[in-house]
Parts: sequence; structure tokens; C-alpha cells
Amino acid sequence: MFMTETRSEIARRRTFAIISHPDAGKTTLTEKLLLYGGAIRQAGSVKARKAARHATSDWMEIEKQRGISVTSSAMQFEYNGFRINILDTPGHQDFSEDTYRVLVAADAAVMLLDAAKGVEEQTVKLFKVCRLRQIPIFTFVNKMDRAAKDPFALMEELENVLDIRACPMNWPIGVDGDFQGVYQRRTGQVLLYSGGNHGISVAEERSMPLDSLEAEAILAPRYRERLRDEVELLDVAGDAFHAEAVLSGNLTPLFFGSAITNFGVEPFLEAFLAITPPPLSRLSDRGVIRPDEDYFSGFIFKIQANMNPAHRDRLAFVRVVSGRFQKDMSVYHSGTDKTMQLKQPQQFMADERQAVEHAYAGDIIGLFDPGCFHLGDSLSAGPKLRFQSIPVFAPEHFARVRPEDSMKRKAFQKGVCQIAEEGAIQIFLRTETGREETLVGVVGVLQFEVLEHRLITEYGVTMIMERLPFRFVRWVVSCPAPIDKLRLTSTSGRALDDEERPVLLFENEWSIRLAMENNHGLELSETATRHERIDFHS
Ligand SMILES: Nc1nc2c(ncn2[C@@H]2O[C@H](COP(=O)(O)OP(=O)(O)OP(=O)(O)O)[C@@H](O)[C@H]2O)c(=O)[nH]1
Ligand SMILES: [Mg+2]
Repeated sequence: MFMTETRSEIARRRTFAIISHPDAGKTTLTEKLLLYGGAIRQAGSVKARKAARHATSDWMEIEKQRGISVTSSAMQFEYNGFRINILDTPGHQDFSEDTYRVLVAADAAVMLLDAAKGVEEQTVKLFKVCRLRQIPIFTFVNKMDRAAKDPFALMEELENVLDIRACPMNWPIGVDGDFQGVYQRRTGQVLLYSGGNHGISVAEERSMPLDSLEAEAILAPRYRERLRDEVELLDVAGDAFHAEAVLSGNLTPLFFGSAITNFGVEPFLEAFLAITPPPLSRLSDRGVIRPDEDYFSGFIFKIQANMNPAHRDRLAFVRVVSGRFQKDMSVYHSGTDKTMQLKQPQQFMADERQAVEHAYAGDIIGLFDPGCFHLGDSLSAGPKLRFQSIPVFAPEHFARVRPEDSMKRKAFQKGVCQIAEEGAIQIFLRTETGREETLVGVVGVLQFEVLEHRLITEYGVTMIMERLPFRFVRWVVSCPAPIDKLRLTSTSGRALDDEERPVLLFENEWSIRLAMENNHGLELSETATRHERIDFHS
């Protein structure tokens, strides 16, 4: 029997990702949401490099040093009876594979815009991915405390660049460095802020109707007049709120605020939670799996080692799709096609890890991974099933790598393999040059830097890297001759991937075409499937 408790636990879960172009303030907002959820008492400033505190979700050493997010992170907090799973994603395109994978685990997206910059390039790409999934997308215009574009112009930009209509839920009061607060359209209340100790603690909020003596006393006439004019204009020009259109991703609720000063953060959170859906179903090879199935199921969307320097362990992040998860339960694991026991589950509350006894559909949990889990693996305590596979990107940059000190070969290999299993890099073995070479392929060159940095800090190995001119890798699906007999241009290469499948490396598309023309029957594929292909019937 499906217990009522499980049902109500699932109903109060909300799981979403924060996305945007680099630097719009995702990590800052994530941290402020945690602050309002009581998960942290003091927020650390993201780019205050010398300060003792760093943003909670930027835990990797390189992130703290540079102030950018390199990898996604998952955290939980409670707010007003909701149990919230928040996924902070990196904005830089070199890390977008991670972001795309994380989006598969989310049921909604919060899209941040830098108020001064509007809809930026990377935001456009991420928006399109969300749109394809038809999940609700909420827009938070951040950095309203500084010089900003006109709010109406931003609405127009959303429509012109992203082709989505916006429904402003609140409206800013005071612009260009004079941000006072927001006007709540639904309630007609004015929310004015003060204090907050430059964002370190919760900001003081005063709320009152726009047409009240109190508002008149506090808010100078120029603010009130402008606000009245703009609100009137909105009622005519803006889109009305339409829940169905929001849930299908065709209308975006629009909010204004400043993550750094905390102004407008809480009203955003409240409105967001009221609208965003409880856990959504996922597609599997056995059809749609609903959150209220009477068994636990989930999939692994992220693997991360060495999150905690004190533990040096490896975690597999699971999105619970259905039912109730219980510590030590035995489940079917699609990767090994076997039953296994799930040990040492954990959840992440700000910078603390906590052991979990139970988790429910919608939750993100970390499982201790002795090395058996892979990205995209499915787990089920019910029927054997596999969820729809998660995206794999083709690397576009390649390098030959080796440890500076050949005595450290073992640690080097361990590190490189580990980071490859996280999906951040892909490794290939090349022997055609007469010696055994390890090649690394990445989607974005910053991944090389992360690899270099992590090898030193986590594995104590200095890496020597030589960039190679290859730009494309193709997996050999079918081959008319032995691989080394294929007729290829002199600048093309042959190698094996980490599962010893043959691949060809090319410098340009012209060489790929030539390879096809000169080797009749040669069949190439742009990506390797992580596991065998599955057909989905919806
Ligand atoms: N003035 C102002 N600055 C902000 C605000 N929110 C964030 N910032 C600053 O903007 C910079 C980038 O913030 P992050 O939160 O690291 O941005 P991000 O979107 O997580 O960046 P990536 O993860 O690297 O894509 C930092 O210096 C923040 O302090 C805001 O509301 N107002
Ligand atoms: Mg960030």
C-alpha cells in the first residue's frame, strides 16, 4: 500500500535548477535562498576571495580562487513547509555538459538575467534546453541594485530574443543604484527593504499597500508616481498570469530583485514555490514513471569525487523519480544489471552533509560510490527499468597528457580516470605513434585547467599537457577494413576510448568527409552511447 505519509512528503517537494550566462548571480542567489531557508546563518560573498567565507555551493578549490562555478551542486532546504532541492549550475559554456545533465534532474528552472545585460548568449542556449523539456521557467532579473536596463525593455528582450511572453509578478521601485524594493502585483503591496548588512543577513522588510498613508510617508512622491504609471501600463501591456502556460513553459513569471542585498529574494521564493510544480514524471523503457509509483526509482545524473578533502570519497547523485527511498535498501541497478544495496546515502544542507534515512520522489541524494555507478544508471526497487539516457557531448579539444614525475603514474591514472567518470573529460588511448599515449578530450578548454588543478590538489600530481590539433572525434560503428588499414589523411588519428572502442580523430570536417569517401562501408558516430541504445515508447 502506498502510504499517505509518502504521498504528502512527495507533494511538498520542489526541485529546480538555477541557470544563466556566467556571473548573473546564480551562486549568490542560491546562497540567499539557503539563507532564507535557515540552512545558513551568514552568507559568504562569492568573490570576496580573501574573506574566510566562500559561497556554499562553490566548494571546489578552483571555484573559490576564481569566483566562478566549475561544477553544479545540489542542496536542500526547508521553507514554509516545502522541502526544496536546489541545483546551482555553472554558467560558463565550457562546463555546459554538466549543466545540461543537471537540468534532466530538475522539474523547473530559474533563469537569471543580469539587469544591466539582459538576455545573454549562454542564457539563450540553456533556455532552449529547458524549453525542449517543457518545464516551467521562472525569470529573476538580478542586480537591480545597480544600473539596469529599463524593465519594460527587458520584457521586450525576453519576447524578442527568447520568444517567450513574460508575466511580471513584481515590479522594481527605484532604479539605477536606488533600488528600494518591489511592488507585488497580486496583492498590491509595496515591499521596502533596509538593512541586511550588505546581504550577509536577512534584509528587513516593510510591507504596506501602495495606496496607504504609510507608503505616502515612507516613499517619496516620485517613486509612487512612477510606480503607479508603470503598473497601469503593465495591466494593459503585460501578459496575465496563466498557470497552465507557465507549467508548460510558454509563459515566464518575471521577478525583480537583488541577490546581493537580499532585496526581493523572499517574495520571489514565496511566489515561486506557490507556482512551481511538485515532482514530475520521467520517461523510461517501461513507459512513464510517476512520482507516486509504489516503489523507489531514480537515476544518476552526476558523479563527483573528493567533494570533501577529509573524506576523499566518491558520490553518485541520484534524482529520486518515484516512491520512497530508504537507507540500505536493495535495488536493481541497470549499469550492472544486478541487485545491490544502497549504502551511506547523504543529503547536502548548505556546507554540511547529512546522513539520510529516507528520501522521496523529487529529492536529490548522494550515494557512496565504490566505483560501480555511471552517469545515466537507473535504480529501481520495483520493476527492472531504465530511464531515458542523459546527454553526452562530443569533445572538441584534445591534448596529450602525462605525469611530470613518471613515478606518479598510478596516482595520475587514478585521477584522470576518476575525472573522466564524472563526465568532465573523455580519455582515449593512442598507440599508433609507437608509444602508448593518453589523450584527453574536452568540450571546453577550461576543463583542461580544471583537470590540471584537480590533479595537483586532489591527487598530488603535476600534469604535462600538449595540445593537439584534433577538433573532432568519431566512433567507428562499422569498418570495412582493420582500423590501421583505413585510408585517412595524414593529420587524422586513431585511438581507443576508455571502453576500448575504436575512434578516429580529425582536424577538420573535410578529413571526415574524405575518410568516408575513401573507405567504402565506413560508418561513424558523433557520440559514444554510455550504454547500449534503448528505444523509448512514451
Ligand atoms: N551588484 C550586484 N552584484 C551581484 C548580485 N548578485 C551577484 N552579484 C555579483 O556578481 C558576481 C557573480 O556572482 P555569482 O553568484 O558567482 O554568479 P554565477 O551566476 O554563479 O556565476 P557562474 O557560476 O560562474 O556562472 C559576484 O561578484 C557577485 O557578488 C546583485 O544582486 N547585485
Ligand atoms: Mg556560480
